[in-house]
Amino acid sequence: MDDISPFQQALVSSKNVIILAGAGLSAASGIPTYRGLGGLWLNFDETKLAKPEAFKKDPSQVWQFYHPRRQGCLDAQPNAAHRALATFCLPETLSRVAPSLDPKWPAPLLITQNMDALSSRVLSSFSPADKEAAEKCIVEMHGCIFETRCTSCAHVQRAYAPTPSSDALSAAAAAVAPINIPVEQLPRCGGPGCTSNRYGRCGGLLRPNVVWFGEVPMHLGDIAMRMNWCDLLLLVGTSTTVHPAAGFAKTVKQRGGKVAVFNLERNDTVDADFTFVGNCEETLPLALG
Ligand code: BJW
Ligand code: ZN
Repeated sequence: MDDISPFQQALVSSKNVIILAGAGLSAASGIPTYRGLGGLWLNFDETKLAKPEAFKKDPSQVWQFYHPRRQGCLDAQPNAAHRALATFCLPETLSRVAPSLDPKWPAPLLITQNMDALSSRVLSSFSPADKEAAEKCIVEMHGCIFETRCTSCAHVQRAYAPTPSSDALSAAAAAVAPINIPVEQLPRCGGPGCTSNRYGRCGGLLRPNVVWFGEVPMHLGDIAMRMNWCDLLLLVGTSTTVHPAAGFAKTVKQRGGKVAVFNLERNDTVDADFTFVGNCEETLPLALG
């Protein structure tokens, strides 16, 4: 691991800090990453499951992919890296470790590519004022597995509970391979567990409110604006293979900013100024402490 003090000096003089988090942030919480050893895409074909065309063709199969993962995320607990990032976002911490933040950007932006909501759930142990302050920092650019979106009326609902109208999906979870669930038995707008009463509970097919390949990530306008001013970008547990997030480090470097990488492995595709190789749940609390 690199010496921490040059990184901490950079933090002290930074005016606009951004953190881009990926699946490695939640690895210690037991949520599998996507690529590499034990990665989700080694066992599942993303082209058949994480594309809008796949959902259109076979929503039953796609729901059977997300249903158990939603339960897995519900069972998982935030780890020391989630806590370190959330604590870093608090005004009290910032005034100590990053006192030069521009009043225009008074707090860091925590952009997570993760859909597991652990960066938000970790805040449940914070005081209401700290929770509110830290919550403002978080942006879930690839959506959230606890949200559903109606494919007809676009109503979005977030619930930390099993998938709505999940009887058929729960039964299917016991099967060895995906089964063919009739589309009317899949989660529906206004059905059990869905509170939508817009458009008279339209009954449309719900989908997980996550960003699939070929779809535009969420909050891109805000992200692009902050990225243009960013002078220190932390890449935490991401392979930087998926665009547009894969290009953020280059944007920051081109504008004279610095990049710090917190990852189990070295990433030669990133021109990093600071590299902390190891488990981020160990390196982040040290570096941001
Ligand atoms: C640890 C650790 C520990 C482990 N401590 N580290 C060619 C060129 C440019 C673009 C494209 C292209 N071909 C196709 C595209 C577009 C495509 C893309 O980028 N594809 C690539 C695969 C090439 N991108 C898109 O389609 C995106 N949309 C888009 O581009 O729209 C166009 C547009 C953009 C901008 C403006 C206007 C229009 C959408 C991408 C959606 C990604 N969706 C997923 C699935 C979410 C739902 C679900 O979960 O099912 O998002 S895919 C998956 O990858 C997930 C992740 O968020 C994302 C990134 O993965 P991440 O987080 O980096 O995880 P891993 O597994 O790759 O890496 C984990 C890392 O952790 C590793 O490095 C480990 O070493 C490390 N690690 N344990 C520290 N304890
Ligand atoms: Zn609807």
